[in-house]
Amino acid sequence: MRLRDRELDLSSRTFVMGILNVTPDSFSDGGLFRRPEEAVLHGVRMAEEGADILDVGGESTRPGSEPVTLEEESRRVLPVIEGLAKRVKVPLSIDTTKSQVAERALQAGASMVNDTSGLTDDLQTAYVAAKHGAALVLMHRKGQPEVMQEDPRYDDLIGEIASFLKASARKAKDAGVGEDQIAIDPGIGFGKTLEHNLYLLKHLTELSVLGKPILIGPSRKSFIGKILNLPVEDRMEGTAAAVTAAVLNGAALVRVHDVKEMVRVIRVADAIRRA
Ligand code: HH2
Repeated sequence: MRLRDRELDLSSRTFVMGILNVTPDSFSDGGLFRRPEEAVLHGVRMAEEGADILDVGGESTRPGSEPVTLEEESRRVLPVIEGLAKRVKVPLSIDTTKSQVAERALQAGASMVNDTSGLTDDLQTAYVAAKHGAALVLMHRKGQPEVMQEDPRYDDLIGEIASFLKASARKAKDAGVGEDQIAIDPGIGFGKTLEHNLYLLKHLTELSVLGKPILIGPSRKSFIGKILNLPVEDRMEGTAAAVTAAVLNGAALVRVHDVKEMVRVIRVADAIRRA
């Protein structure tokens, strides 16, 4: 995968994506960065701690969250992307489901688009990514964020997610996105119960039939809180366990909040996987 001026060999080790939410309402770090400078400093810190990519998001996708307008989302993310592009060498990703936000972010210095709708909200995103030679993460989500956690059901969890992601990757390819610029993500917590999330982590290798690098984002999510009965600020160890399982089962990229700690967890898990 080519990002910024770098070639990332996603088969060589597991890569770390640091989360930078510039939103007032994200479930774990919402409202932390009131000014763009604070968010930029947090991004710089994550890069120093070993993040390979920084994922900047301006719209919370948490269950029940309200959509934000194009202008509001742009106003949140663009100064942060511009600031980071000057300050860090690591590639920047824009977490958005809107093609116009993706377009502006890529112009401002991002080189990856992380689309949690897997091109269902806005197909134009694929054309924007193709035009910029950007990488594209396609995530599976069942239903809109407002309602996705209302009794999600599957007849064949892995099969349905695999065919959704296969169709999304096909759309991306048809729009001109390079085959090796596409990553897939089963979307932990996006229209999934606790059991679905655990099954996905356990059976992640089954998605490798799609021939794309797999990204996974279990960080501090509610399935960990449900198992441990702990609030979001106490989910680091649970996140480490989920991240370890994901790495052993073939994740190429892991999206996390606690970069310093998870870089260590991932390096050890990766060493075991490759032993
Ligand atoms: N999870 C979240 C957001 N974006 N992108 C990918 N590819 N995979 C994920 O699992 C994923 C994602 C939700 O987590 P977070 O960003 O911490 O919270 P919020 O959506 O409330 O901002």
